[in-house]
Amino acid sequence: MNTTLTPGRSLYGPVDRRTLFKAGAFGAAAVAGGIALSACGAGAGAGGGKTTFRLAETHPDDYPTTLGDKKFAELVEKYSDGRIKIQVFANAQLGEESDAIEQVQMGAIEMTRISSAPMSEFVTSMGLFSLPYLFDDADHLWRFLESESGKKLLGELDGAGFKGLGYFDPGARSFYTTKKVVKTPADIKGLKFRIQESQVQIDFIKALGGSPTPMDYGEVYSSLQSGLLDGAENNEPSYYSASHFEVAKNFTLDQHMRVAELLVVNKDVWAGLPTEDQEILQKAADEAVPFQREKWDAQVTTDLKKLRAEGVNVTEIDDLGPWREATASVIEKHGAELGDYLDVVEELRTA
Ligand code: GTR
Repeated sequence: MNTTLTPGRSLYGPVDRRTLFKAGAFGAAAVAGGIALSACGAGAGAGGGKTTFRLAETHPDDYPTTLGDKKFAELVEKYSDGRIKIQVFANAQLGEESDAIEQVQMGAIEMTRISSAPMSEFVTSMGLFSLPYLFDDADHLWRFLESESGKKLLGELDGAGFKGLGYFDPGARSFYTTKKVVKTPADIKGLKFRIQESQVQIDFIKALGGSPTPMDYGEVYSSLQSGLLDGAENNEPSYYSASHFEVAKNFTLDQHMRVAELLVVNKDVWAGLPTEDQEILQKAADEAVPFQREKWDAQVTTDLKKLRAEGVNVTEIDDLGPWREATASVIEKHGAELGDYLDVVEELRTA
């Protein structure tokens, strides 16, 4: 597989399985678009009729990001006195993330909660969150997300046809493997790892001597099971809820990335809303964030316990030094395209 990405282009070349998938999905997208049009036609906006927006979410109903989406929807409905309804479609019902982003960009779906990794294909600076071992912990990440720089970065989504409403907590991603137990950077050598669709993540795995395989989230379980992959990486709630632990029992807690989650709406849909409704959406999103963070923290603790109880072999990493050293080239390579963001992350390293 060609593992070089051009921003805004597909990883898989001109005629690929995603293009084919999209051809198949087009009917569904068109039908969904039709629903949106008729909702708007019924008289959207303050004082008008009711509007229904769809929000695409890849995770199950009870997953912390989905709970955040639903809190957002509940608050929008409340603050608009029932005028604006947001239907949350969980479990990737509206497509895998790479397709959901494109559909929101085209306006076929109005909203999505999406990882910043695939978004970096559209807005290069979002690759910041895929840089390895960059944030010390969740507090460090949140100091950045809540800074002027974090807000500016969210604003960059504008240039790609999205309005960013806010960030959700992504936790930290760690490796898991089917056979080999990973304890040192050298253990990654020669292993085939599924990664998100991100050039930075491709370079990360390459720096460790592994073979990076970008793939949709929904295909990871069967690919681990069939031996197509030697491993993947994710946070505890994803590793647990997608049952990847059943087929990859070795979990190495190196916490290599904190890939911010994004709540986004199509830019034209946003621009078409009266100011009053824009304020309602923004207020609801702002209030859904602390709710999601609380749910997140609780879930990570619960899931780690459940994973251990399921017999997962957890390897703790005491010293990240060798991991940082082995992957420093990734930060060097991508630092240049990240402007001042990297400097601000450094400034915020100590509270
Ligand atoms: C999860 C993230 C999802 C998806 C998934 C993946 O942590 O919440 O949005 O990006 O990872 O690895 O594809």
